[in-house]
Amino acid sequence: MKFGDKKISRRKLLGGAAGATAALPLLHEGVPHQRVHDQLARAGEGGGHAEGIASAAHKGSSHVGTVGRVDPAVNGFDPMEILRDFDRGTVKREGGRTVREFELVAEDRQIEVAPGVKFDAWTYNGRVPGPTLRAREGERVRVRFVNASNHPHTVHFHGIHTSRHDGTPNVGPGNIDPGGSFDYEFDALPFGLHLYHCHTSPLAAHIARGLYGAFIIDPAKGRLPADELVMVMNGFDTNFDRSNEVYAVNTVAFAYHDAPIQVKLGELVRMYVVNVLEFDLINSFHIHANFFDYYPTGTSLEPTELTDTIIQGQAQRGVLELRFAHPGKYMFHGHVSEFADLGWMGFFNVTA
Ligand SMILES: [Cu+2]
Repeated sequence: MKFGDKKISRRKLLGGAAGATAALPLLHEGVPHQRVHDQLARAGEGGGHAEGIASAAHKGSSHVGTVGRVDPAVNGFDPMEILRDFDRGTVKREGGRTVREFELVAEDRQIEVAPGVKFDAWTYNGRVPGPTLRAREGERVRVRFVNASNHPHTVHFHGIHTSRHDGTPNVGPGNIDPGGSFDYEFDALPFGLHLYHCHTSPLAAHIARGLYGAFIIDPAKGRLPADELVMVMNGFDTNFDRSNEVYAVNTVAFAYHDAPIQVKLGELVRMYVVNVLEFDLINSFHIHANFFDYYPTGTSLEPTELTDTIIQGQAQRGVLELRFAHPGKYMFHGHVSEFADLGWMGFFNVTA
């Protein structure tokens, strides 16, 4: 069984077997908190994966998070800015309708996903996730893709469009070779929260390297004004063994744990949450001490549920809306607890 094999291979990694030596220095230096350390040690005692995690928890380490910070200036992008950074492109009128033009450039770039943990990423526009592209329902969207990397890539958008503009190998322009370019063009439909990603084979590798981003199509009539936040749930296979060592929202482990997201008491907060995690079957989002309205895929203006936890498979996404009722610090994290321990954990700081 493929899945079973994967678990064994990760157990080997955690156990510090010979094959893991390349990865351990990275983890050791990069996520130098005691919990991960304990976890690695305990798993090596032969208890297996789950037992290793449980033992680490029982050991009662109080040290969560990272020592040191990832420098946004070195990385070229800042998770705190990515939250509220929307690329609305350049607007022009053609034949009586609005056309919104964007540019995505594929570039190879080393990024830091936790302090000291470097990752040879493949990026759109030098950042992971790529820019959050934003258009309005019914507009024409034109995305100029330039491949400035060393590998063939595409941009595959989730949405409704012709096959030629679907960013699929062997269809239309197919893979765009290094040095090549192509204009993907389609109508912005349907409104909702979508995503884009490279679709070149091996697919998991191209996505896991960082070639993805959120794509928001606003309803024609818009949504209520809100403090809007983009959260792309991702992870990094730092030793390329097809399982992740680091988990995060917007790439940098514990970024919002070390620097909480500032929000206002009583103000409507809207989160665009997209799961692009490779190699793990599910991801989740849980918030403490609050409940949110959930709009799966953002394609309806009526929420389906009032909850504090959602589960997303890969490429699933949804819009979350809430108003914080009390000031204070409130944790949010992946409720796959292992992911939380390995970086997918943060805080909101609610002030009046
Ligand atoms: Cu690719």
